[in-house]
Amino acid sequence: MSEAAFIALGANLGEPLATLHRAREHLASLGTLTGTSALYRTVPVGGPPGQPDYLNAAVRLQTELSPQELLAALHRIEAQAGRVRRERWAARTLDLDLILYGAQVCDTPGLTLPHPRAWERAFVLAPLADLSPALVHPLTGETVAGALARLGLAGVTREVAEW
Ligand code: PH2
Ligand code: MG
Ligand code: MG
Repeated sequence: MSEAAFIALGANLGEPLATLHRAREHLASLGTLTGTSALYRTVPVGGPPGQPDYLNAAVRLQTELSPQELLAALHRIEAQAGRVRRERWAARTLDLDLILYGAQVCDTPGLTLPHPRAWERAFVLAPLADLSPALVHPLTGETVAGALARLGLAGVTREVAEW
C-alpha cells in the first residue's frame, strides 16, 4: 500500500538551486511526485549568525517505502549532496525533512512524525500550503493554512512558482 509523504527541502550552501533540482530528481525515484511547491527564499531561523539565506520548498511523494526506509533514503540523498553534519542548525548544502507520512504519528530516537517543529516554521508551512493548505496536523488538528496565518510570512519570500 502506498502513502502520501510530505518532504521539506532546504539548502543554503554551495549552489542551492542546482542542489534542489538534483534532490527532486532523486526524490522522484522513490515513488511518484504528486506535487512541487513554489521556491522560497527565507531568512535563516536559529543556528550561527551570518549564514546565507535558504532556498526552501516542499514536495508530495506517493511512496511504497515505509517511513524508516524513506528517511534512510533522504539521508542518502543528503550525503550525496555533500551534507556534512556539524553543529545543530548550521548552514547545509541540503536538508530533507520528512514532515508527514500520511496521518502517522510516531516518536522514536531516529524519527518523529509529524516533524516536531514543522507547524512552527513558516519556511516549512508556506511551501506546504502550496501543496495542501487544508492538510491537518494529526495531533492538534490545526491546518497548514491556519498555522501559517498564525505565524505570518516574515522572512519568507516566494521566489518563483516553477523551478
Ligand atoms: N532549517 C533549519 C534551521 N533553520 N531556516 C530556514 N530559513 N530554512 C531552513 O530550512 C532551516 C532554517 C534546520 O533544518
Ligand atoms: Mg530541517
Ligand atoms: Mg533535517
